[in-house]
Amino acid sequence: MKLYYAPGACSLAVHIALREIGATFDSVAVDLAKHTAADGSDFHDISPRGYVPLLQLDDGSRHTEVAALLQHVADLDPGQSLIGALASARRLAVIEWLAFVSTELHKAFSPWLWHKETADSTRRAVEDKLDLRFAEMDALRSRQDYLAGEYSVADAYAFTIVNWANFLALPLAPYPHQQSYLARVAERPRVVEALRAEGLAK
Ligand SMILES: N[C@@H](CCC(=O)N[C@@H](CS)C(=O)NCC(=O)O)C(=O)O
Repeated sequence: MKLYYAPGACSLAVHIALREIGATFDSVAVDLAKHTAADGSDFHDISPRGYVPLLQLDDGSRHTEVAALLQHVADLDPGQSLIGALASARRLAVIEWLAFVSTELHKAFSPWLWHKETADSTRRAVEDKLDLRFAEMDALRSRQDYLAGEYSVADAYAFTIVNWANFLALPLAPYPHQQSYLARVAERPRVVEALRAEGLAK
């Protein structure tokens, strides 16, 4: 497998999951400002929307969308411990949280909060929505360590996206459980490896 990623982007979630299951994979860094891959090729020729993550399987097929890639990677692990067995309540909970992170968090931050040209009124509306979602997650985390009970691919995704608040100077102080959650996930050995490989930690 080959993962196309950009340091700290949403592709980090897939990178973490690949390491968590002990997969063998190559990684190719993409410069999102220039839309070029590390070998200089035009990333638009590789990815239909020019987005990371893109996962190329060993049969050469190329796939995108964080939530879909995370489900696939978790299923590659025979124990399916990061997602749960088919038709189980755990699997439903993990997929539920993947959809939540994708639609309620990821697509609020990106594009709105990443783009400097976003109007103040739009920015405020997005931040208000995130405030509600962060408060909901904070309340949940006061009762349990991870989103779907045990650690899952939904946590790799939520960690990646919630952590963007730190890059964007969005205060996390009102959500103490979110903060301790980020710290807890950041301590996982495979997460440390992924952060180091992307140049995000020493
Ligand atoms: N719907 C896609 C969105 C992926 C996405 O937003 N990727 C961002 C990085 S986090 C990107 O590659 N942006 C490049 C661009 O906008 O040109 C998914 O969930 O995987």
